Amino acid sequence: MINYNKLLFAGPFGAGKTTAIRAISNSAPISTGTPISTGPEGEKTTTTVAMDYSFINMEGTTVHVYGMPGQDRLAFMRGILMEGAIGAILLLDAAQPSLNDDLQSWLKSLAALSPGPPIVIGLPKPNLHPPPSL
Ligand SMILES: Nc1nc2c(ncn2[C@@H]2O[C@H](COP(=O)(O)OP(=O)(O)O)[C@@H](O)[C@H]2O)c(=O)[nH]1
Ligand SMILES: [Mg+2]
Repeated sequence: MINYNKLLFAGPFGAGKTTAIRAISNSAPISTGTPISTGPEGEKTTTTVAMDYSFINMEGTTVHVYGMPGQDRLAFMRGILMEGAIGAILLLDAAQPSLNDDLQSWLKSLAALSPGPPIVIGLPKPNLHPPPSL
């Protein structure tokens, strides 16, 4: 396996993966987004159906950044994208009542991948929720 410097963003639909990738990238990310079939959810009008991709230049090293699709029906993509990754950043929306369930199910889903990646958990949208207690 080549060392590909590949970093994954994981987490449920609406957690903020695509937004985070766009914010840290050196180029506009390629996002395979499609309109949400049931219509816009707040400001969110599209959903990622295969992956997001972009890259960051860090002191001469390129880190390739991928975003996993959040929807369960696209879970088969997670293992494909994770291959060769150095780690995953699990983003969760702490304003959602499903926060605890989302945390459990995503940790389980990521731990089931082989080899299980190192995981960092991030809670975006700090302006929209008080600090959560888990
Ligand atoms: N206020 C706020 N909104 C955010 C933040 N990150 C994402 N969002 C919004 O949350 C929604 C879902 O974000 P998106 O990146 O599409 O989520 P994804 O489904 O995980 O890729 C969008 O309407 C974003 O504009 C944040 O840090 N603060
Ligand atoms: Mg997305």
